[in-house]
Amino acid sequence: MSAATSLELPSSVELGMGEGGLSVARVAGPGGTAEVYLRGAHVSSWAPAGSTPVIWMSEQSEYAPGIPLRGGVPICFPWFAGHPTDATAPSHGFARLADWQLVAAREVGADVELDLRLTDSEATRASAWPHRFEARYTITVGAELALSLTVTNRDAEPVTFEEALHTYLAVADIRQTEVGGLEGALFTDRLSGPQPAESEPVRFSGETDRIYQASTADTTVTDAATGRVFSINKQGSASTVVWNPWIEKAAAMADFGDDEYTGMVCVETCNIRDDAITLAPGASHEMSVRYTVA
Ligand code: TA6
Repeated sequence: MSAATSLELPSSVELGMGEGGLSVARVAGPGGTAEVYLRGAHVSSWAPAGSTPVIWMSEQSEYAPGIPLRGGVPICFPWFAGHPTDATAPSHGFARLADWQLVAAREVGADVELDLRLTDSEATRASAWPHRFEARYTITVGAELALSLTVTNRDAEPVTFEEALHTYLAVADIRQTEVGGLEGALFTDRLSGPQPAESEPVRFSGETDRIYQASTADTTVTDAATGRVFSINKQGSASTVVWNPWIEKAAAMADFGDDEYTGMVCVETCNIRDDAITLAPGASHEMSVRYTVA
């Protein structure tokens, strides 16, 4: 039995069993609906009231132990992508594979807020990042979606970590989608290395995997095929990643439909690589992001 089942929940939140028998919190508030798997504190859907889903999930996502969900908002922590020295360590860290605890749920006006928590465990202390820590994650569901991740160093030594809210957004056609707000920012293309800044929004005509460092900019995603514009406003984040796998990489992923690449784009709120966070013992850092749809 999950500790969450002893928790007092507002009528807008129900805990149940989702795909693969995984525990899921279903939120149905006046401002919007969402689902959050406790495995990974993984937002797997969000739709403002009267709107179509904003968060994208693959139809091929696995819901099995040790396999991250494909889509939604994976929490990448305490490292991003492959671990730098341990090839056996899971891509994007252990947080998205861990069972988070739902510690509180409340209604605030038309919004519903969930608080989830992850702390070090025997498993994490045996991992490639063996430090003592607490991570607290607040998800606010309504006409907007707000996510806030606060990491506290509970070690006696300084700790350094990477973090990302690796958000998959639903678009009608990636070939008519553009990401604004990163014009003039230097970036590293994971396929072709450092690139000069561009004066145009990011447009997509192939696999795109860009890391923008020292970039605190807010961004927009314009889905020209539907006219929807997502605004992404972040705090406490110095890196942004923009990703679409395109044809070959999509086909190479078992949990990603071959043709699904046209319906999604990742714009990720991060602190990675040179922007990794170092915390003194007892110190905390908050990274947050808010999504609105126009
Ligand atoms: O954020 C982009 C990225 O690092 C890509 O390189 C791709 O690997 C993607 O993350 C998905 O990673 P995952 O481990 O979830 O398959």
